[in-house]
Amino acid sequence: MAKLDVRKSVDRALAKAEVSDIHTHLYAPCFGDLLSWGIDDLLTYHYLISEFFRATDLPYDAFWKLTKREQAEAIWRALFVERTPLSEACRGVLTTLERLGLDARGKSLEKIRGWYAKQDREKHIDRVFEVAGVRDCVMTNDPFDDAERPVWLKGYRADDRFKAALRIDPVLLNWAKTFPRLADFGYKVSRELTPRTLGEVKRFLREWSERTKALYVGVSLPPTFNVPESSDAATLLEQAVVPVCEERNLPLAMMIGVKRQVNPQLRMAGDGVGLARIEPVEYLCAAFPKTKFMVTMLARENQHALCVAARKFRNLHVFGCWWFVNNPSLIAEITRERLELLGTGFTAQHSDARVIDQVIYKWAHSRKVIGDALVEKYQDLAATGWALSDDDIARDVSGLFGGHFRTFLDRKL
Ligand code: FIX
Ligand code: ZN
Repeated sequence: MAKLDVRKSVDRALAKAEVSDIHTHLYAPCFGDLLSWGIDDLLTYHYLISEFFRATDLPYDAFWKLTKREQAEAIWRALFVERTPLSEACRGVLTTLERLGLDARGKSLEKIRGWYAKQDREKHIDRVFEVAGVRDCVMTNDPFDDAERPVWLKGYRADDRFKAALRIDPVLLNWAKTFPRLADFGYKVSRELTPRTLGEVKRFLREWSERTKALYVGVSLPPTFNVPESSDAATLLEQAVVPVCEERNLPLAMMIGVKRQVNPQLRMAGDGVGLARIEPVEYLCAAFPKTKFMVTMLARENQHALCVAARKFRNLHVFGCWWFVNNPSLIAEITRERLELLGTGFTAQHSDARVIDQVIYKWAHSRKVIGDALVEKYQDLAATGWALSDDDIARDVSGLFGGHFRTFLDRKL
């Protein structure tokens, strides 16, 4: 057999790979305006808002008083016209426009807006999935969100490209404020985590995971997250969330390391990162071997320990390069680290897209960097004399880009 050209084989596999984007903040079309799209939403992405504030002396309040259109104009001017748009978030807007066939070189925001104004939303969604090479995505579904909940209760129309994930941050992270809301929804809960209250939380989790057909239950956690301990969060996690996940064979996805509101003036752009401990992950995987956990961590310094933990526990699935580590230099490093410690047994990336158009750039950029890491590793392997085939590479790539996630969902421990 002729020696395989690894580069070409990886490129072929990447071009063919149909991505499952396993964590996004996108919404199925039936959620109406909750699904963001278009240039003004791209420019007012919170990643760009924080970059904008570094580039301007505009008071925070003055910015927040602007309309979205005006905010987008200010951001375009400061980050794209007056400065070179080198950052990953800026480059992302330009990759997206380029892949959609738009020419942004004239720096005319009006021209871009003109193009978007002519697009039909449904057709645009179809086109974005096709250009991005994404087969489906997983939403972030919060039953406590007053805009989202009514759609689930009335008017929800399933769309195969948008799967659900039940997001439970308010339950775990702010029980004191959340229990009255659960009580309003008809659950017999109290401030104290009595057996009856824990039973009602379980009923809530069962009913909402059933209603949404959630693929997993998800939560973002601060770096200080700890189990076991005698806190509301730990009690709710161990005595309500984990049992329901196990009973329904739903993974619990934990995204660990976000320090919320480091600078509240930035609103949604104001969150930061902190170094977390790996022990809570190890504890949960060991104490609940029949529960499946998916974990991504925000701090670069946590990535190695997470890989080591995943080597120890088959009920731990590592996924994605989240938020502040979703940058080419860090994806390159983290992917190599994971390939070296876990082989191909992880999900290489998720987009975290909030605007549907973003899936184009997030996946274009990640495909390239992850592809380069794979080529390097396959070449090292080929140097041992191991015979690699196109099929091997296609199988690995499809696993890394969603196949392993689907297998993990089906797995019964
Ligand atoms: O908690 C999360 O799901 C985070 O990904 C988001 O809250 C964050 O704002 C984000 O968009 C990161 O990419
Ligand atoms: Zn997210």
